[in-house]
Amino acid sequence: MLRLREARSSLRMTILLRGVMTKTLVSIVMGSDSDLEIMREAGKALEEFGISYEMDVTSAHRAPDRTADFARKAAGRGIQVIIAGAGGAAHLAGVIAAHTSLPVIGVPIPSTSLQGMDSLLATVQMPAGIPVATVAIGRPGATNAGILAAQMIGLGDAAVAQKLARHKEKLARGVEEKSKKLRSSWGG
Ligand code: C2R
Repeated sequence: MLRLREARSSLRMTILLRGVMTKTLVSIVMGSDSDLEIMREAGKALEEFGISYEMDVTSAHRAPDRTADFARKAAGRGIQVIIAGAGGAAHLAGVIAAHTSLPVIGVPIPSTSLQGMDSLLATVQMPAGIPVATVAIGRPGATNAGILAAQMIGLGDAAVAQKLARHKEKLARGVEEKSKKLRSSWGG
């Protein structure tokens, strides 16, 4: 009986360890701490898929050496995907992509009077040869950056791939519920 209980609890531990990765696979960086409120959404998305991440501030313009150093060393530290958010003349993601072969996802932050159109164009309009996977402006973009990073990791990780499939099912159920609610309130 004791052995059965021990076996059950060790199985539970294994499942727990499988569910939450301990190795940091994604690095989320942003041009300033003023971007944190939006960039936090990328972290929240990664948490849903049990993926460990780190977060930091670095700036291609204000701290070019620090940014280059971060980008050059990321792969060697075991990072698999970099998410970079910046506003205004948002060159952070592009400059990071110039210094690493890791996939870089850019999040345009709406932090100036141009409300993110400036950041979007600065992030997305990369010259051929240095891709940055640019997502939508602001909060939805940050969420999608987290999901996209999970999809990249899911290519080689069955547990993450399974969680991604469940995520899609949840989205579809949400639409079903909204449809039911709308039709019943409309008398349809
Ligand atoms: P502050 O709030 O620090 O003045 O920053 C940041 O991402 C932020 O949205 C204002 C905005 O400047 C952006 N920033 C960049 C870069 N560094 C900071 N676009 C860069 O290197 O690309």
